[in-house]
Amino acid sequence: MNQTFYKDVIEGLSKHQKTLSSKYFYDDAGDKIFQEIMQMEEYYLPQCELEILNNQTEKIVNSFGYESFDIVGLGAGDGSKTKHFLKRITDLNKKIVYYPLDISADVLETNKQNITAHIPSIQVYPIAGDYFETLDKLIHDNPKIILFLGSTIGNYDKQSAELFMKKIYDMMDERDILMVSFDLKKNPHKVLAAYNDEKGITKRFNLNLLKRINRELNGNFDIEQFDHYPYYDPISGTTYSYIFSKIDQTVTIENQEISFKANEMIHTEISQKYSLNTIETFKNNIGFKSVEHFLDEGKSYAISLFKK
Ligand code: AVJ
Repeated sequence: MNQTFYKDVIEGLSKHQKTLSSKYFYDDAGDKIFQEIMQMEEYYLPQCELEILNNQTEKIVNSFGYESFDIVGLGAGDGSKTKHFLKRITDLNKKIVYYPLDISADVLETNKQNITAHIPSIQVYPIAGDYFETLDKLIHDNPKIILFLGSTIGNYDKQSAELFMKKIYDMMDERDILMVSFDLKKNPHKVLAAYNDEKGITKRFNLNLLKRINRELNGNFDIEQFDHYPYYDPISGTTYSYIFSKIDQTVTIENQEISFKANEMIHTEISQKYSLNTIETFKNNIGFKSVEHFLDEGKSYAISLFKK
């Protein structure tokens, strides 16, 4: 049994306001449901990111200002999205070496296969493990472009997002560039729909966390007795996702009993939406010299380059 997972779950569910961390969504079943989410009509984020990378890679690469550089992907995943971006860069005759960083060695193996199948000439050096530790140890002759794409930063609250970027800043040298994607504030109906789809795929994604606890931590959640409740606050730009208990009930996890009142909420995730203003505040607070934004047509999403 994964002791950290067990401890986090019991701690989170013992709080007055119950919580479970969204980082535990992604077991094999969760990965598959997330793939379905990315195909959903309502889930606009991947299309926006792709639109920017499809139409503006040349502008972005010109802004890098380097002929030869290393690309370091934080939380690189299977590379299925990055490969198009990397292909465009090599088509512009830039010399690049790609370092995909991820916790999972398995996913990095797939990443390398995906990338090299698409771009045979590229050098790929996957490194598994905690990416801050890896980033700190990497020694480069070339400037590096550090990618944090997929709007992953949205799962942090604003304060943690700034701290996260500051930690990267501290590991960058003067030539390095940090490239982050941010989902922007927009029509609140559109945001809410992305986390509250008609077919209930997002609901299934959330409730899979309870199933995972059943599978891995010997739990006995009756999934039918729980529901999903997403909520978007357009002022703060925060989407909150909750699971709630439909009835009074007691659940057992290993040998711990956890009681729920009817309609009691478990907070599971935030997905932060940004204004360009807030991103610029990050730049100033952290001490970056400049930030440049690349937006989609609909001004719905930003890829921002931070220079030191
Ligand atoms: C992977 C963090 C970008 O918050 O939009 C999608 C995860 N959660 N639907 C997001 C997610 C529910 C997603 N990110």
